[in-house]
Amino acid sequence: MSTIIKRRTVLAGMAGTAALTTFGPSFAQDGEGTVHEVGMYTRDPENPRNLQVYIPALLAIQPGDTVRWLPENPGHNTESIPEMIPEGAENWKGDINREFEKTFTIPGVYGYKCTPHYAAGMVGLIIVQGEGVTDNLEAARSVEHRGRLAPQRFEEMFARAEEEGLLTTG
Ligand SMILES: [Cu+2]
Repeated sequence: MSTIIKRRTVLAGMAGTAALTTFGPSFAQDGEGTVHEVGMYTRDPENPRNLQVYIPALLAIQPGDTVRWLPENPGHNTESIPEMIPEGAENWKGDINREFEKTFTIPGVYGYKCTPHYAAGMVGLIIVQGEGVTDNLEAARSVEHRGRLAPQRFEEMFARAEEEGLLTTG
């Protein structure tokens, strides 16, 4: 009984940050890494007050895994933030309204944005676990962002990544 209440409380407290779940649809590929799907939404279907969001916005994966961004609502894309990717990693930029996928091999944290909705706070964070996962953490976390929501959402995601122990070598 108390367990159920406690869990409800936790979920209620998280309602405002539902998009920050680290779990999303994922499936294994034969002989390759796992594919993780991230939806690009104008409005969070489970929390209509949550606008311009990636779901899940915070994702922890393994080297060799692929992230596939899906255009669930029109007008969005995914674009890496150059100061927020590890040394040696390549930037990416998907087209608006198009599915986009990228395989990650270098451990570290990767911050990205929706090109037209960056200032509106449409940002996401991918943690590729493994040796050197925290090498660019300080640099990525200290980047200054436009608008009010982007810095807030990034800070929430970095905090959750720490709390949930996602910044590990795997
Ligand atoms: Cu967008």
